Amino acid sequence: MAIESPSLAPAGAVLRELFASGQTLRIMEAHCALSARIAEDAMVSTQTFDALWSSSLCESALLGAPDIELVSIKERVQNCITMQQASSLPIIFDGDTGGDLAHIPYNIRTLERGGVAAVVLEDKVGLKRNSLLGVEVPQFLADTAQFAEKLSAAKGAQRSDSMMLFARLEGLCLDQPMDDTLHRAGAYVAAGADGVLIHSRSRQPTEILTFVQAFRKDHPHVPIIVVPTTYGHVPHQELADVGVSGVIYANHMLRAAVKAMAQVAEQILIDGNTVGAEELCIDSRDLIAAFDLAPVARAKVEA
Ligand code: SPV
Ligand code: MG
Repeated sequence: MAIESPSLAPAGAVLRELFASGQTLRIMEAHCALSARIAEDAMVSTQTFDALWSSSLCESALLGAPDIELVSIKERVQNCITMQQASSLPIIFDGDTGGDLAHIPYNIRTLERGGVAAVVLEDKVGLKRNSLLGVEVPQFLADTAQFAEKLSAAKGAQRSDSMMLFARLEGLCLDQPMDDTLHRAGAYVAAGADGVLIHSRSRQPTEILTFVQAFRKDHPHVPIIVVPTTYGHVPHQELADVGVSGVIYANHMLRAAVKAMAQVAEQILIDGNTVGAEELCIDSRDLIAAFDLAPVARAKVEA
């Protein structure tokens, strides 16, 4: 099989173009080369995924760590580089808080060198806990001006204009008022964010739809990303109609893998052989074929 020669479009430029198309992007979590390839290959009619999400929750879990920024950005970028060997989809990187203000320039340049298309930084301070834990654990919002300063520092540290920066708003997850969240969103965009990610842990989309409608009035073209893990029943088209630019399926590939692995391990113990387990597995030959003799064929963006 011939190896395609990779073109040199920077991943950030590819992603910007996708957002500019006006489509509501479908963004799938991937945590390794194989999962990135599976996400890219998924197709129903002509519908495919547009980008990948490098999730801090999933990458922490993979390494047996809690989701508290324990796994370094340097370590996670290595994983992104590996994913780019298997998939041409642009990667949106969950950068958590981005670290201290003083760490920002180093972290941003590491992400740029790793070929990441976009980084998302969230407006929390202190020990970062997963957003879905909300107010069940101590979590603290950053001061608006201080987080805006972090975003400006991040934009200022970029070597090129291509990588996108998203400001992630955590206020709704921490039961803060909608007005404050909207005010923050405006301040973060003014500070240089290329887009916003509005998160929610509500089981209903009401607060997300309210935010998107209100933010869209003043910012008709700024990309808005949502993460409907808890309100996953809402149809893609409903989110698109209100003005959402991208939908992240934040952890489903890893959660599916964990369930399947647990099932197959248990089946082997039940049966005392692998006959039942085989039914739960792909054929060994399909695994061999997945990457056989086509190591970098997919790369279409600069790595
Ligand atoms: C992640 O996938 O790591 C996220 C999304 O940050 S959430 O887990 O919903 O906070
Ligand atoms: Mg995360």
